[in-house]
Amino acid sequence: MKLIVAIVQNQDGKRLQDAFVEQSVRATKLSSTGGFLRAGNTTFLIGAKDRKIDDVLAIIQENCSTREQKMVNPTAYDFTIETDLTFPIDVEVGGATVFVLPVEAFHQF
Ligand code: 2BA
Repeated sequence: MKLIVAIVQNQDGKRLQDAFVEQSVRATKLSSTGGFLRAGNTTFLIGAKDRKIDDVLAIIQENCSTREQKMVNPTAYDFTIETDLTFPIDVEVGGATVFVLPVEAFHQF
C-alpha cells in the first residue's frame, strides 16, 4: 500500500474529488496554502493498493491543469529596496504536485 499526497489548485479540486468518487478511489480532501504564492490550494490524501497507484495518478493527471497565476513580487513590499517590480508577475502553477509514500501500516478501528 502507498499514501499518495496530491497538491492541486482549488479550481481542480471539485472535479478531481468527483472523479475519485466516480471511480471508487477513497480520498481525504484538505484545505492547504502554498508556501510561495500564499494562496489556497487543495491537498488530497489517498491510501491505495500498489496495483492501483498508476490508475490514481492517471485520474489526477486527467483532472488537473497547468495555469498562470499572478503574484506581486515580494520585494515590491520592501520600500527600502529600489525596484521596478511593483507590477504582478505570472507564475506557472500545477497541474498537480504528487508524492507517493510507502505505508508501514494501515488500520481502521
Ligand atoms: P506554492 O508554494 O504557492 O507555489 C506555487 C508555484 O510557484 C509553484 O507551482 C511554482 O511554479 C512556483 N514556485 C514555488 N516556489 C518557488 C520558488 N522558490 N521560486 C520560484 N517559483 C516558485 P508548483 O510547482 O506547481 O507547486 C504548486 C503547489 O504545490 C505549491 O504552491 C506548494 O503548495 C506545493 N508544492 C510544490 N512543490 C512542493 C514540494 N517540494 N514540497 C511541498 N509542497 C510543494
